[in-house]
Amino acid sequence: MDNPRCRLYLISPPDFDIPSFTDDLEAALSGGDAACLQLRMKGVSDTAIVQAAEALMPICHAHGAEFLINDHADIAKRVGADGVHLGQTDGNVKDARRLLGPDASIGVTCHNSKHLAFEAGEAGADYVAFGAFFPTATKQTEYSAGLDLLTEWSAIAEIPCVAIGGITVENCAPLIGAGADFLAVSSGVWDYRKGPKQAITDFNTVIESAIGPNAD
Ligand code: 3NM
Repeated sequence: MDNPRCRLYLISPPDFDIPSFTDDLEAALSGGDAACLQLRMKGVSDTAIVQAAEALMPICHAHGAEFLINDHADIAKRVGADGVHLGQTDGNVKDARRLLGPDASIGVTCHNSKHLAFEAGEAGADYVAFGAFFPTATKQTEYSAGLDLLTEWSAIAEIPCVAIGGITVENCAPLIGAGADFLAVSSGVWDYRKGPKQAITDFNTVIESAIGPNAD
């Protein structure tokens, strides 16, 4: 994923029905820049994930956003997704790389640990994800990460970092200032009081004012 500046990284809501989420995603992506959507569906069948992927991936691609699958490199391969996001227990980067090839975007959850992030980088990850930065109802989180981790990581590592967990239009500016390359957001977009389209617009406004206009 290109990141000439800090960019939004969308995560699907924990539960959705495909027709209404298709509309929300179309609206959201028409509101401004997003680097990708990660399809994150827990406790459902592979078939349900494939069905959702087949509906949502074309919308992402029509808007120039990558489409990533959470956890399942095999499903990413099967549907032709752009990559996979792996938790610490969801298989390893090297196997995913072998399966998906050199151009795939492969990211790894690293909680609040530079050590895990270096390991992911050495294994060939394209990005590392740190969190949770703020309280969230989307996932039960055991770890909390602070701004200093983003600052330290940006100073010492070349692999982009994704900040995750409870990020909203209102609280995201310090993360951008501290060096987050991507802001991964679920409820801050899908539950935004002015709707998903305005959420993307407003996130991009905050990003632009924090770092300056998009140069591309
Ligand atoms: N991972 P929201 S927090 C998927 O800390 C996920 O690793 C997290 O959703 C972590 O933007 C989280 O609604 C939930 O908080 C992200």
